Amino acid sequence: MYEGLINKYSKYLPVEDKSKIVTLNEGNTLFLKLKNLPKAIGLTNANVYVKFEGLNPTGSFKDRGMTMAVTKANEAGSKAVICASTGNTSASAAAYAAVAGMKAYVLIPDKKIALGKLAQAIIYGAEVIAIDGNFDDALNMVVELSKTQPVTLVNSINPWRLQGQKTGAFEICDALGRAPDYLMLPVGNAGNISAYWMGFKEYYANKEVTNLPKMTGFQAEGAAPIVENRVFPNPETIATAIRIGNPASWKLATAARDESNGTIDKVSDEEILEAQKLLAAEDGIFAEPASCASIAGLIKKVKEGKLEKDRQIDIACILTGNGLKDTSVVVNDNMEIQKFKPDLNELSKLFK
Ligand code: AN7
Repeated sequence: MYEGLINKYSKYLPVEDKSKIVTLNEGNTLFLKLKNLPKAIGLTNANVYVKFEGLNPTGSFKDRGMTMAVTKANEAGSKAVICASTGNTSASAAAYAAVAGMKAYVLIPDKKIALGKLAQAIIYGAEVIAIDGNFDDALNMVVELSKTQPVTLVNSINPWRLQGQKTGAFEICDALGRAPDYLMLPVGNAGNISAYWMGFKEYYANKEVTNLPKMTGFQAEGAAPIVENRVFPNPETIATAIRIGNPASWKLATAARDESNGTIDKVSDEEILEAQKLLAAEDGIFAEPASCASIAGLIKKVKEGKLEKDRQIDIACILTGNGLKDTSVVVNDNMEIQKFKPDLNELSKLFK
């Protein structure tokens, strides 16, 4: 039986006491070659794969880092964890704290997280604190609180988070038998791009693969500090998960970009929503807006002619979170859905 990523990749994730592992059997997520979207965007010489991290136990990639961070907190005898979050980290921290019998304190930007994520934090039993500020303000608060209060910080500044998250790279290499040519993913607080690069490098050093990908990150236009090399004091984007103006792993992310000969670019909210719709309508996958920055970015690269044209390439896009967490971007109160009487004659007209 699959028992979570710490067990699976124990060689790369040392723990002192197996009985202290806190897991929901996260990882081992769907990795799928897209059938229709590549053609729809005029891409003929690439295999485009998606890793659907929205199928983790709490619906996002954060569970990979959280199993490791909470396991280490548990090993250390910690009774509580704390994080700032745009939503997914808080959902994940709350769930893993629940399993471990710990308390979770989560600080979120008031009214700026998707309702599904808020519902998760509440139902898993976290102490939810909304602050009148953005994610970056909340992160500053929890860093200070974790210095003075008896709580373990589980934002990605906690190095165990990136350790867990690097396993996404292992799974992709295990599935393909090599590293992809491009790894495309959204960038917010910049932990994931840093973790993936660490994972690919470790697999390469251990001769599990003989190649490395170009790390290709995408930020939202209104929250693009790394792309523009300046702090965004008031980040804004419909992709609330990546509404971050001063990423904690900024330096690690630019190192991943530069060492891999990759790029970090930006995409607009319109491009993100179009990509979300296209992915769902062409290939049947519903990922949250932030996740679709990777698909929007792929489309942008194709349009700009930035990808190799003279050979077949493998592209892996990370779909970091589940679309069901944030349905308001698709369905809202102003939406008109056609209404019919429950009358077969009337309904038959639909099929003409
Ligand atoms: C769906 O939950 O920062 O660049 O507090 O939820 O590693 O931060 C979420 C980030 C991408 C960006 N996609 O990843 C949080 C939080 C989704 C996310 C990102 C997030 P990083």
